[in-house]
Amino acid sequence: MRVQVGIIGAGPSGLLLSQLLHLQGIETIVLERRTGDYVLGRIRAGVLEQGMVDLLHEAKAGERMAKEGLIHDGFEIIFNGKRHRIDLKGLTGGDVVTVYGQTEVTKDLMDARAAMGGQIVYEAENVQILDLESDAPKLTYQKDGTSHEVTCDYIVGCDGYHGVSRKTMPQDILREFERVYPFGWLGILSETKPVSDELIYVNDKRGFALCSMRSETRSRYYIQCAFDEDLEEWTDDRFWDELRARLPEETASQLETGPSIEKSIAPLRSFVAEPMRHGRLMLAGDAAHIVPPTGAKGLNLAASDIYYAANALLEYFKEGSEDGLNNYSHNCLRRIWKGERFSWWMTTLLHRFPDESPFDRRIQAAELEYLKESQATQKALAENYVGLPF
Ligand code: RFL
Ligand code: PHB
Repeated sequence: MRVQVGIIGAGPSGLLLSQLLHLQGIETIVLERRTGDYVLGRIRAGVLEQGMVDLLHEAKAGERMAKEGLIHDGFEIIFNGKRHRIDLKGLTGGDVVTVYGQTEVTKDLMDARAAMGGQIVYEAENVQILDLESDAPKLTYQKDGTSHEVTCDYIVGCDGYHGVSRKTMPQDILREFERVYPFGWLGILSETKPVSDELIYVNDKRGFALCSMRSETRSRYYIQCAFDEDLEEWTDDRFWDELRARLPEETASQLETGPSIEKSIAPLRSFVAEPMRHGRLMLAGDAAHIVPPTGAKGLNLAASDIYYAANALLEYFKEGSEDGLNNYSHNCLRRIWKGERFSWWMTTLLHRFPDESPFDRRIQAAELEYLKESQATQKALAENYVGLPF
């Protein structure tokens, strides 16, 4: 079999790229090692920048998001037990974010792919990339005990942090940059009314907390936990008690609790692999970079990679120009490093570090005070949170 673009991974990156290319008449195949239901069962991001929203509309997968997504023109930060609002819209001159779950984005993309007859192979085992330095790289995989081979013009690795594509890059040209944080996030999803209309990020002496949502009746909450925390030890009641303890009294008293419908722990890490292209293999999304979730940037950075990848591939197939492909890594990384910086900054601003010194605490407190008092600092936060231009 032969296709123009072979894509590994049916997460948001892979599905979005496949959809954008297909709409321009470029053939793709997506190989995913899990089932579709498994992919949809992962509860992850919730905040979409306008650039990502626009891209989903361009991919003809934005209709339900436009109806059900919640427009947020601000969020709150709590420190020293007091609530402070960041007026995203006012500070940026009109920009907002959309709260719409990654699960829903993925489902809409899967439906859009199915409606166009897009080729997605689920449960593709042992995907391998061959001949990536040649003009005709290949993808091989097994499905139901049969081996398959797909010859491609280009291969895009959208297979997440644990995927095969980054590992296939020649190790002598790949540079990796990493910071692992000494804590994780314990997250819960519940069929309860959100405690507030806007997201609340909390810096508390017991640790960070985040009050988020998926709809007007479904909440998503996170608390900072130890990086090696045992999920089994966290009953719903224990979670709600700990969350309440990190909120000021007036907010805690309004918290509606109920049984969790999902509960999981995520480690926090910053990671970038450079370059993002070698030969005929390109990396996109979590395959190339990870941010701690505090800045809500992971999915949005994946979307900007896909924007650059789709345009570069279009230019190549329609005009025979390799300029976009040659600049792909550079263009992506310029935006990624700014997202990395912002996510690192939000993480250090809001978490309690187990090894922090009294000096570190005072610096963090001063930074929060300065944010409260300075419009310029709030503006810098707001313009990053709503998303830097592509
Ligand atoms: P994904 O979603 O990991 O998808 C990769 C897909 O590749 C498949 N795969 C393979 N397929 C074939 N062969 C192989 N060898 C394969 N290896 C892997 C996997 O099964 C999977 O289906 O990567 P993608 O598409 O690049 O998307 C990235 C986003 O998922 C990620 O950046 C965000 O979820 C990060 N993130 C957030 N981002 C935001 O922009 N806003 C947020 O509010 C936000 N909140 C979050 C987050 C991530 C979190 N966790 C759990 C890490 C909150 C959390 C808690
Ligand atoms: C979420 O709703 O899952 C969410 C929101 C904001 C973040 C991270 C996660 O910064």
